[in-house]
Amino acid sequence: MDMAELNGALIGCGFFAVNQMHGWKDVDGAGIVAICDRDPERLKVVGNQFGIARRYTDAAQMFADGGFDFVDIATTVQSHRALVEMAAAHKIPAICQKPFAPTLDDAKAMVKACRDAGIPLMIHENFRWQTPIQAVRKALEAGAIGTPFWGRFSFRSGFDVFAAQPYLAEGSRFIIEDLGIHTLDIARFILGDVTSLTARTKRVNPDIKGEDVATILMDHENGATSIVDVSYATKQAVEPFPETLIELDGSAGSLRLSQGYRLTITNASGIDVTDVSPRLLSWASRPWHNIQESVFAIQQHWADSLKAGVETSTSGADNLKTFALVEAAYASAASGQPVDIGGLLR
Ligand code: NAD
Ligand code: 89V
Repeated sequence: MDMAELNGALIGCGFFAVNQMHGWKDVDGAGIVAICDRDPERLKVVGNQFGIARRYTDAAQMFADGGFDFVDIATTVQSHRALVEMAAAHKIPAICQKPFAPTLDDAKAMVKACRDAGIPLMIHENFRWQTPIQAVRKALEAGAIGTPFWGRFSFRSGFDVFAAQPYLAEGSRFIIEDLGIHTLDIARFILGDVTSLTARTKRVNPDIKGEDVATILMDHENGATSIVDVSYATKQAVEPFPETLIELDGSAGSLRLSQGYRLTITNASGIDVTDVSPRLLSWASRPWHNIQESVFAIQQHWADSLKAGVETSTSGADNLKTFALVEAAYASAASGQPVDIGGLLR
């Protein structure tokens, strides 16, 4: 795509979209020219805050009017398939928020619709774009600990996520689908694709419908073993939200990403401790700044990739492999048995 400035349209002006709108203001080479929300109040709030004149309550009308190069779908999961298929029907490149879709079959259909239409699809899976996660990946690529054979990817918090996202308390699925999806994606980003997993879940908070604790044991294609453990029922001395902590053991050393964004690498050269804190962007606020910076980063990656005509890191095809882990974790927790991932992706 040969365009100096990409014009985007955003659908869904809710809680998280405000971060995405801020992110687009910072992105070099792309911006938002039209917005849509079926709730006129949210449309007004976001339209006024970001000075967007073109406003729609109906996505179909916005696509019919056109005048944009890509769409950023920031709605909750129920609408993702219909909106991505609408983008495909209009041959408009699409970004879609996580979770990809209500089911793996829906997600596969969305990938097919975009492939058949010849448009790129990126899932807004931003956690792998966090500064500390990128630092871990760079250390591995530099051979700092040799070949990793074991990992732990951990997110344990007592943060009240339901205050800003009340719908999270209402679904029969909670932590794996909403938060674990990020942690599973980080595990794939760091240790590669997964062949099988076994999961256990619990609901500790009696006021929500879904599970708020999950422990997942995974076999990776490269022979490494990892644990993904997530909890929103863990009260700690210092609340770590929204930090993902990582432990990796390798043939030539070990790596620890610990609370406070501290990266420790131990190998034959000694012990190296680095501060890998995210930047506090001008519009960001603690403790969300880690997530907010990654929103900007993934959106810059989208703009750069769209212009260069290259596949994004979290394309629909890539994110199917993360979403399969979500489905597998629920299936394993229900049956008590390990689940083969290849079987789900066929
Ligand atoms: P929200 O309910 O606050 O906002 C969603 C908005 O979409 C609402 O204003 C709603 O009216 C609108 N909407 C829904 N369907 C629509 C449709 N068909 N057409 C037009 N508008 C429609 O939700 P949220 O908390 O902002 O979450 C949105 C998505 O972002 C979710 O999928 C959530 O998982 C994701 N999220 C991601 C992160 C992250 O770090 N990646 C963080 C928080 C939320
Ligand atoms: O990423 C998310 O979707 C959020 C949060 C990080 C708060 O769990 O719901």
